[in-house]
Amino acid sequence: MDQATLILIKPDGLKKSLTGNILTRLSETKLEIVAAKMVRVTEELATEHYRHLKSKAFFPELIKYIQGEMHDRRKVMALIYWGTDSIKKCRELAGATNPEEADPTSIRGSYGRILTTGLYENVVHVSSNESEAEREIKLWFMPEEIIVDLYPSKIIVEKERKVQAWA
Ligand code: IDP
Ligand code: MG
Repeated sequence: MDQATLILIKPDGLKKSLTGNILTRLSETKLEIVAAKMVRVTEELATEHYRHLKSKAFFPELIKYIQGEMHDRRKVMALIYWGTDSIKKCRELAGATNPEEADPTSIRGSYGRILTTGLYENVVHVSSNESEAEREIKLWFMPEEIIVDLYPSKIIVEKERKVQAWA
């Protein structure tokens, strides 16, 4: 079944120069990249992305982590992988959430670590199921940024919306 999966290369992955390595690992899946961009993560985006973890003690630190405040890299790389069973394939390559429990050959098992505070610094985010993938992709991307039609969209006319243009 063709599925879309949101992948984020988190700030620790960027700081450790793992982008090429992670993309190479993901290319083993033979899935198609249908969108990719660098994103400066606002507190609002971070909070919405991780809203299922709001009650956890590590939530404030998690928000700082995904915003890059702990790695002096205020950005993440966001990609959408599309194809047969993409969620399962990408999550297998990523490994378990806890890097100590992740298969040592997985991305998180190879490059993740647990901070002394207890936070899992695990290099990549991968959507965990189809409904989460849809919610996350709609949060991180506009329809025009994705080169296939993943979900129904519509044309709207926005009046007086400021956009930055080339001078
Ligand atoms: P996932 O990233 O494998 O889908 P989630 O439960 O959605 O796991 O958690 C999001 C992120 O929050 C994790 O990738 C990790 O960085 C962090 N995290 C999750 N659970 C814990 C925990 O029990 N202790 C510390 N950090 C955690
Ligand atoms: Mg998750």
